[in-house]
Amino acid sequence: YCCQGGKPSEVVLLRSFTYITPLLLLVLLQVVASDGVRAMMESALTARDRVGVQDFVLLENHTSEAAFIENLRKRFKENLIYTYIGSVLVSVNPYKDLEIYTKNHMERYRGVNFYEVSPHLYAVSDNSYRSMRTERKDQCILISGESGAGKTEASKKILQYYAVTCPASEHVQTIKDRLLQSNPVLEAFGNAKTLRNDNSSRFGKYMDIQFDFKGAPVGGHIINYLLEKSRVVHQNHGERNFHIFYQLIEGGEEDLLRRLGLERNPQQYQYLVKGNCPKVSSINDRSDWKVVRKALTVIGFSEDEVEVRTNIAAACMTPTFHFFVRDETRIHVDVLVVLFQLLGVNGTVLTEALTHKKIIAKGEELMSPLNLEQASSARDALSKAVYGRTFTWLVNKINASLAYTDDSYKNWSVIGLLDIYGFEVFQNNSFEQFCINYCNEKLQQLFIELTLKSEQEEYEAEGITWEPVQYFNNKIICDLVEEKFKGIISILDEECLRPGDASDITFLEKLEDTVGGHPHFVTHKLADGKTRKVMGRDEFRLLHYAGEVNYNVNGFLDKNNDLLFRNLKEVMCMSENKILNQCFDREELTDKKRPDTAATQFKASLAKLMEILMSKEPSYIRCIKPNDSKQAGRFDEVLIRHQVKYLGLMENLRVRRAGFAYRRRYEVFLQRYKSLCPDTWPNWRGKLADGVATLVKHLGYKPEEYKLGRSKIFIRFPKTLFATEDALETRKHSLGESPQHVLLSLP
Ligand code: AOV
Ligand code: MG
Repeated sequence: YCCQGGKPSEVVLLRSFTYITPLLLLVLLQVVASDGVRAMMESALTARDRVGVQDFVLLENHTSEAAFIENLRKRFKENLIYTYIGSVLVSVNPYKDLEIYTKNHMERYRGVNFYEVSPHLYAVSDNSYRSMRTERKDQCILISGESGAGKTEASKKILQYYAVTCPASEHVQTIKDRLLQSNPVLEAFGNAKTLRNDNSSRFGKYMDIQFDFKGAPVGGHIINYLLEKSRVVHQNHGERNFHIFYQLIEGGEEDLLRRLGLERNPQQYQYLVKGNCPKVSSINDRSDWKVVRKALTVIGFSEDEVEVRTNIAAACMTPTFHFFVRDETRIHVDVLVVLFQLLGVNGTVLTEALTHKKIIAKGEELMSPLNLEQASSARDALSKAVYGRTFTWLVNKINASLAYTDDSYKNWSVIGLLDIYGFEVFQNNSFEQFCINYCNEKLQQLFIELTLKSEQEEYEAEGITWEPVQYFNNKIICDLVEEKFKGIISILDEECLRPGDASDITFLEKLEDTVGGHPHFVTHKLADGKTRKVMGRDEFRLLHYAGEVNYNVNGFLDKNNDLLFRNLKEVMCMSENKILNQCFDREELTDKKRPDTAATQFKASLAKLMEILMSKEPSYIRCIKPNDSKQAGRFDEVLIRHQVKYLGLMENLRVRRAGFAYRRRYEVFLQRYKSLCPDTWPNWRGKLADGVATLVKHLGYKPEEYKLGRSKIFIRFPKTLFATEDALETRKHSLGESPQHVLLSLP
C-alpha cells in the first residue's frame, strides 16, 4: 500500500488494523471458543453421566447377565460407580478418591427427586430423609457386600451427608460432630488390616441417627456386634492387630509412651507381629493417632478417661505378659511392674492367677498349677476379655455422649445405618468367619424377604396380579446354622456344655451325625463311607449363598465358651482402674448361671437386629468389589460376575421388570403429562383415576401395557413411558421450553 503511494496517516491506520484485527479476532475467538468449549464440556458431562444406563431396569436386554456386567463395566471405566436397580443402589468400589463427595455434590442432591439426578449414595440418603420427614416413618439404610466392597466408606459418606445438609443449632452441631467423630475412634479400636481389606471392620455396627421434628439430628445410638477379639492375641500372616496399638506406638507422645512403658518398635510386642506385617503402606498410624486423640476429646472423654483407656490398650499388648519355663515343672511369668499399674491390680495376685486355676473341691478352694499351654491360654483369655469388654465400654461411652437429653421430647424419627463385616473367605477360616458369614446370610435373607415382600405387598395393596420370580432363598442355610436343637450353633453349644471328653473333633463328629445329609454341608466323609481327599479331617464346608467356605474346627469350643478363669475374674473385679472396674462386675462372681455362649449371644443379637430392621422402611446399597488386589481401575469380570450372582442382582432386576417397570401416583402422573391431552389440560376436575384413564387412552396405551391400581398407574414396559416422555419433549420444544432430561424409573 505504501509502495503504491498511500498517505502516512492511512499507513498508520492500516497498521493499527493489522495489529488490532488479529487481537479482536483473538478475543472474539476466545469468546466463541469458551462458549463452545463450555457447551461441549456440558454436553460431554451429561453424555458421560449417561454412559450405559443409570438404571438397569432400562437395559434393552434385561435378562442378560453379560449386558448387566457390560453396563457396570462401561460406567466403572468412566468413574460412574453408582447404578440403580429401581430404588436399590449398586456401588462398585473405585479404590481411588473421586470428586463426587463435595459440598456442591451434596447440595445437588438435597431435596431433589431420585430420578432427576444421576445415581448416588446421596440420592438414597436424601430419599430416606425425605420419606422419614414426610411419611413420619423410621428408615434404615442397609449396606451389604463382601469384605472390602466399600460398606464402611459408604456409611461414613451417608453420615457426612446428613451432617452437612441437615439443619443445625448449636446443640445439633455438637451432636453432628460427635456422630462424625465416633467413626475414627471405633475404627481405631474395632478395625484392622486383613488380607482382604486394609481397614476391615472386625465388629458389626448398627447406628441410629435420631432426628427432631425440624429434621435436625439431635442424637444417636450405636449397637455393636461381636468383636473379633481373638485378633488381640493372634493374627494370620499378612494381617495386623487392631489399628489402635500401632497408632499408639507410632504416634503417641513421648511422655505418654514413657508413662505407659511402651517402646516405639512394634517388633517388641509379640501380639503385634504375629502376622509379620506391622506397617501398611496405605495407613499412616502416626497421623491417625492424632485424629483419634482429637476425636476422643470431641466425643467428650476427659483427659483422665483418655489416659485410663490408653493404659488398657497398652496393657493388652505389653510384652511383659510372657511366660517361660524356668525349670521342668514350674512356670513363671515375666511381668513388669508397669503392667500392674496399667491394669490397676496387685502384682502378686495377678501373677498367681495367671499361673494357677482355682478349683473348689469338697467345699475347699484349691489352687491348681497350670502347665505352659494352659497358662498361655489363660493369659490370652484375659487379654481378649479386657479388650472386648473395654470395647463395649467405649461404645457405651460414645452412646452416652450422643444421647438426646431433652426428656420433654422423645418423639424423634430415626434413620438406621447398618455397616457389618462383609462375607469373607481365607485360607484358614475359624469360628470368627463362621459368625461373620452367618451374619451375612441373615442380611441376605432380609434383603430377599423385604425386596420381594415389599414388591408383592405393593401389588396386593394396589389390587394388581403378578407372576412371582424364582430366586434362591438362602433360608435353608440360615436354618442349618441357627435352627433350635438341630442347627450348627445348637450342636456346638451342646458340646460346650457336655462334661467329659467333648472336643472340637467330637463337635465335628456330632455335626456329621446330625446335619451330614444337608445339601449345604460337606465334610471329608462321603455318603458311601469313603473319604473326600481334598478336605481335612478337622474341617467342615458350608455352601454359603456367597460361596463355599471350609471351616477348621480347631478352637471352636474354646471360642464359643469364651470363659475366663474365675480367679482371673476375681483379680479384675478388684482393679483400681476406673474403666476395668466398670467392665468386671463383682456380681458375675456370685452369679451361678452359666452365661450364654458366644454364638448363642450372637444369634440372639442378630435376631433382635432383624426385628429392628423389619420395623423400618429399608433402602439398600449393594456394594461390589472390583478386584482382589485393591487396585483402582481394575474390573475383574469373573469376580464381579460372581458377586452379581450371589447378591441376587439379576433376580432383583427381574422382579422389578417382571411386574411393572414403572409406577407413579395418579396425581404425579397426571401433573406431568396432562398437557398431552386436551381433556386433561389445563386441569382435570374429576377423580384422579378417571383423569389418568382419559389421558392414557388419548395417548394410545394398549391394555397390556399398563394397569390402574388403587392410587397408582403401573406401566409394564419402559418404552411406553419413553414414548410419552418424547411426546412431552416435542411439545416443550414446539412451545420453546428447554428440554429437561428425566430418568424415569422410580416410583
Ligand atoms: P468394607 O467395609 O466393605 O469391608 P471399606 O468400606 O472399608 O470396605 O472399603 C475398603 C477400601 O476401599 C477403603 O479403605 C477405601 O480405600 C476403598 N473405598 C471404598 N469405597 C470407596 C469410595 N467410595 N471411594 C474411594 N475409595 C473407596 V469389611 O469392613 O472388610 O467387610 O469387614
Ligand atoms: Mg467395613
